[in-house]
Parts: sequence; C-alpha cells; structure tokens
Amino acid sequence: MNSEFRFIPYRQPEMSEDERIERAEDFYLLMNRRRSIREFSGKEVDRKLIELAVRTAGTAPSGANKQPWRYIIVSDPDLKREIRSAAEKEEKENYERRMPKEWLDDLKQFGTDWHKDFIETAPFVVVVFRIDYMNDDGSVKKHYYVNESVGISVGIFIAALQNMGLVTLTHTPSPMNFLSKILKRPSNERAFLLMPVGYPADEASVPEIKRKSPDEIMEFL
Ligand code: IYR
Repeated sequence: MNSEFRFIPYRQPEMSEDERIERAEDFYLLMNRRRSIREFSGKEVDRKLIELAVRTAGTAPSGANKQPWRYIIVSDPDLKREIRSAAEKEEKENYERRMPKEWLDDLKQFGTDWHKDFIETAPFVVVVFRIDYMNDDGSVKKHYYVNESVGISVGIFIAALQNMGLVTLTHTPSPMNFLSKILKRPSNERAFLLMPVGYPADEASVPEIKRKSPDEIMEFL
C-alpha cells in the first residue's frame, strides 16, 4: 500500500466453536452477576487493580481514536470528604426540589436519597472526565463522538472491575461541575461519571430487580 500511514497485520487467536460458546456463556454469567452497589466496605483495594481496570478501559474504541477520557482516581480522605459534601449539597437540592414526582417515584425501588456515604467509605472514588477538545499549539482541535466514546470506555471499565471481583456504582451527581473545581481539571475536560470502587459491605443488599428478557432487548431480521 502506498500510504504515509502504516497498517500492521491483525490476527485473532485460534478458537474452536465449542470454546467460543463456553467462553461466551462464562462471560455472560460473570456479567449477569454484576449489580450496582451503594454500600461499601472500607477494605483496602490494591492500587494495581485500579490501574489495570483503567488500562483496560483505555482500550475502548473512540471517535478518530482521540481517546477522549481521563480517569481521576481519588483515595485521599480529605478530597473524598470534600467531594461527598459537594455532591450531597447538589443531591439534597435534587431530591427536595429539582426532581419531578415521576422521577422520585421511579427511584423509590432503589431506596436512594441525597446521602452519599459511599463517596467516603469506598477506598477509591474514580471520576471520569470527557475531554471535549485539545488546545495544543494555540489551535483548538475538537474531538468526535465524545459521549459515545467515554460511555464505551466506562462500560469496559465496569466489566474489568467485575472480572476482578470489585464492585462499583455509576453515580451522576447533578450538576457535576463542582468536580472540575475540586479536582482542578482544565476547561477542556468535563465530569462524566463518578464511580466509587471497592468491596461490598458485609451487610450490603441490592434491590430485587429483573433484567429484560432476550426477546425484549434484541430482534434478528
Ligand atoms: N443522581 C441521584 C438520583 C438518581 C438518578 C437516577 I436516573 C438513578 O438511577 C439513581 C439515582 C442519586 O444518585 O441519588
């Protein structure tokens, strides 16, 4: 190929059809055990695990391969306290004033309220930022499909955590701009999601919910 851009060969490892099915079933069962956890144990998590989960998240596809994500990992107790306090201030306003009745009714089954203890209890609070553009050599270069790209990356992050036996919650305090301030992020980055990461508390429980059936979520044509 006569191009200034190099292509390198891509090869998949060999696999029998039986092995594919076995691996697919195992992965489904692993992921189907995942639940959003709101009660965390204070048990320490090896930092290497978080690093591996973020490296895995960093393998996600992204618009024009811009990799428009940044994972800020907080374990400092003072910072966590500051984040919790700011998140609870917004959430109190949400629950008591900003959210309509229909939304509050939809949330009743999860037993959530404005208290966000998990931000301090979980050993790590991972705040994911979307990078909307880069500003190098004085010119602004916009990124593409940032929401989609960061969403896919976070999905892979969650799968990586599940595979290593850790739990998390996709928390979206709203509005989230307080996170940019507390974590001193530059103006081309916007907070996307906050995820406490750790082990579930011994007494952790989760609401009894049902996943949609295969028929409800797919259709072959
Ligand atoms: N962000 C609030 C409210 C909330 C909203 C949705 I949509 C949820 O699925 C759960 C909670 C909170 O974190 O409590």
